[in-house]
Order: sequence, then structure tokens, then C-alpha cells
Amino acid sequence: LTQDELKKIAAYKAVEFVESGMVLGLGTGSTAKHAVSRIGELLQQGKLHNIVGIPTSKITHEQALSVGIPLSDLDAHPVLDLVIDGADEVDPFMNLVKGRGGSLLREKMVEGACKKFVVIVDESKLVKHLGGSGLAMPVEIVPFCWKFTAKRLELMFEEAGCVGKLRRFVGNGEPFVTDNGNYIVDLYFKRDIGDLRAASDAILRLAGVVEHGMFLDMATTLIVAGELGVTVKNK
Ligand code: DER
Repeated sequence: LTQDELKKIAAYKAVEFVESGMVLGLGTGSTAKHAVSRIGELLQQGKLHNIVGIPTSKITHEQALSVGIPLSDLDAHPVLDLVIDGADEVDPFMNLVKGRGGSLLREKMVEGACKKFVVIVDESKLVKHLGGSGLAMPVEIVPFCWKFTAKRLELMFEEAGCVGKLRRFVGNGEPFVTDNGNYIVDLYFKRDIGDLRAASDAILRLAGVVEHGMFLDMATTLIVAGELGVTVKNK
């Protein structure tokens, strides 16, 4: 099975939790994309009705429109029944790294408003420690004096061997701009960052930081698709 087929299996499994009448958070990324299209398909077939979707990014907003999911927002629906979204990393306690697609702020706002947060991943996303995969830990920051903020973030995690890199568009090397008009600094760690909650609090205390990509104690259900099949685990 290809990685995309595994993502699709996980996404379709998650959509089994969707009931007619629900207000749904719609995730962002190549895994959540399958869930959004599946929901549209079931609406089309009349197997689901009275669904309201709250997208976690402009790109998901467009996709949801294209598959016919009625859309609204958090102002109109401050509490959601269920959100289905992918993750970049999942640790054994269901803590997540998200945001490598750049949508972490709206995802965290929507996911924080949901009664149930179903994470859908292929098995390659499972890690022992967050930030341990040597891949990016995204932090959304304001564009004003971004070098200053990036440097402060690096110094904050000096003992973890942290390096921060401004995320740039591959094409023209211009700074990547989020849906909210902010920049993203990707943090790379050589060593374990230790207490995640302390790291989260320290990052959020830094003026200039908007939000970071650690989603701690937020997921309620984890669906993992692997070569041996798909598993569903509740917190
Ligand atoms: O950027 C994001 O937050 C995405 O949801 C990411 O965490 C998962 O994206 P993927 O499903 O394309 O791997």
C-alpha cells in the first residue's frame, strides 16, 4: 500500500464517526483532504445530511466548497461536535506536532473548540518524542523583526541544539505567509526538548510569537493506518 492509500484508509475510518446534523471541523493536509472529500461524497449520496463544516485553512475552505459541504465559522459555531485532522508527529501520549502545512493557528483554534478531535495518520508519523524526528517544529510569528524572534526561540532551546529557519516559498525564496498574514519559523532540535508543557509555555510567553505546532493533550482519538491494518485508539 502506498502512503497515500494508508492516509485514505485512516481518513475514511475517521469519517465513520461523522453523524448527520454534526458541526464538523475540517482539517488541512494530504490526509485530511481524503476525509473532506469522503464527507462530500456521503452528502452527495444522501448518506449524510445537515452537516456544517468549519474549515481549518483557506485551502480546505476551497476543497470543502468544491465537494459541496455547507460551510460556516467559529463565530457562528463556537463549539463543534468533531474534527478530523492529520498530524506530522504523534507521540505515545497522543501529543502532536502539526503545522508543516502552515495552518497550525486556525487548526489549533478549531480543534480547541471541538468535543472530539480525531487524528488520522499513516504509521510513519508515530514517534517516541515530539521534535525527535529531526523534522520541523513550526512556530507562527509576526513578521515584524522576525529575525529577533527567531533568535530568541533558538536561544530558548540552546541546550537542545535548536536551529530556527524562516519558512520560505520554494519557488522565489520569499517568506511563506500564513492565512493569517504571519510568518513561520521552523525549529529543528538535535536533542530532546524535555518537558513539552514547559516548552510550550516558554514559546507562548515570547512576545512576537502567535502560536506553535505542539498540540498537547488535545487529541481524543488516534487512527493509524499501517501495512498490518488500521487501528483506532481513544485517549
Ligand atoms: O500542517 C498541518 O497541520 C497538517 O495537518 C499536518 O500536520 C499533516 O499533514 P499531512 O496529512 O499532509 O501529513
